[in-house]
Amino acid sequence: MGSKAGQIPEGNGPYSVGCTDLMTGPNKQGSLLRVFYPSQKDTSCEDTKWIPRKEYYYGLSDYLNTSRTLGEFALSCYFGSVTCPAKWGAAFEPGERHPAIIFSHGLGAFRTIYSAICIEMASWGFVVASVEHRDLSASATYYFKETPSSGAKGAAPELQEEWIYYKKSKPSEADTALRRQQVQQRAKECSRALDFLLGVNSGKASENLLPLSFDWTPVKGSIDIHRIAVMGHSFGAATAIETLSQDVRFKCGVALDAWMMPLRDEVYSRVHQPLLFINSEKFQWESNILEMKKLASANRETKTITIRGSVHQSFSDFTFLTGNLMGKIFKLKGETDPDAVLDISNQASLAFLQKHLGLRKGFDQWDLLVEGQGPSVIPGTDVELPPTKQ
Ligand code: VQ7
Repeated sequence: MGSKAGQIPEGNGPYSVGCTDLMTGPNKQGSLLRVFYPSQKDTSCEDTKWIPRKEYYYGLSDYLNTSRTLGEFALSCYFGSVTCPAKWGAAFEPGERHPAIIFSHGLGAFRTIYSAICIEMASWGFVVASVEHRDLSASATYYFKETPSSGAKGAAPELQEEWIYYKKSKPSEADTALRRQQVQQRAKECSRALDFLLGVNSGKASENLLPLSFDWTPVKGSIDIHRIAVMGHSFGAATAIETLSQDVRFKCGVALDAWMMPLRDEVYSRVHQPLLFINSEKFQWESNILEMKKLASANRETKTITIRGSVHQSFSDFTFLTGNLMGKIFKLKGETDPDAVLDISNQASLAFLQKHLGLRKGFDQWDLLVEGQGPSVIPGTDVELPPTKQ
């Protein structure tokens, strides 16, 4: 389905989509999640604010090497009124067991900027929790720090909002070490997000540090605990792979334009769940593909496809929010229409998830995409590899 110009597209599936945020805690050991879910139709709920706080513009400005004053002004003028087509706080649709996806963002990104993908998956019946990582890889994120009460002795500690910004690092050994350490933390944060969903599913009361009154009780008994997948973009795709290697509750994974550098070789032999690599045409290079091949040779349930005319940022919402010229200059759009790229990526993901989570939903209509067959998609990679390594 085509999106309206300059807007994040609506989901194509049969479910209405709701959205809420959740922070558990206190301190960094909690989770910050944006959750997209099949919802009741509620016309009184508004669409969701896409970038909810100005601090994210500061963080993006730092990440993009622009002054905070200029960056915040330009980004909030351009994106400040953007909403995504998920109804904020709409009631959860009970009465069915929904499969779930934990989504991990890329370097310099944060939990809200893959809404198009998360909404699409929720519109087909998935509960999707998009994690905001606290490993200094998000442009910006925050948590509530417990501090001793300034009031009477013995009073409960106070909670103070603390922002964490992206940690810059240039390619070096120290950078590799940092990314390897971050991917460990990120995988734990994905597992913690799943702990949260499973806790709510089993009726555990959820304590939200954010001032929101979302009712989680209808989620009780509504998650299919045997049908859980992990998905991510770039560093988030590496995170998905690391998570699969550590947590067998995740039954399969989808790696969008994976950036393999943070992963150690040992991980490859520890991933036993099926994995789908969906690559953009422009981002990939020989050594990165060879890492994917190492994993594929240890795991027969791995598939790889490449989407023609796509770029690394084709998976983020920014691809929909800029005009053609700006989109091309800032490499947010490729030659293929952004809607077409995301349709291929989402449909291949859904077909793969149906097969490996054992769903009965009709997503098998897109099975050929997983084999790399169809317009604008090819099997494997078009990166030239040395003959001995093909
Ligand atoms: O995990 C990653 N990696 C490792 N996520 C990325 C990029 C990335 N890199 C691969 C290795 S490299 O080539 O050495 C460095 C890049 O991108 C995720 C991401 C980050 C953002 F800041 C995004 C985004 F959409 C996705 O936001 C952007 C926003 C803007 C705009 F606001 F100005 F429009 C622009 Cl121009 C670019 C990104």
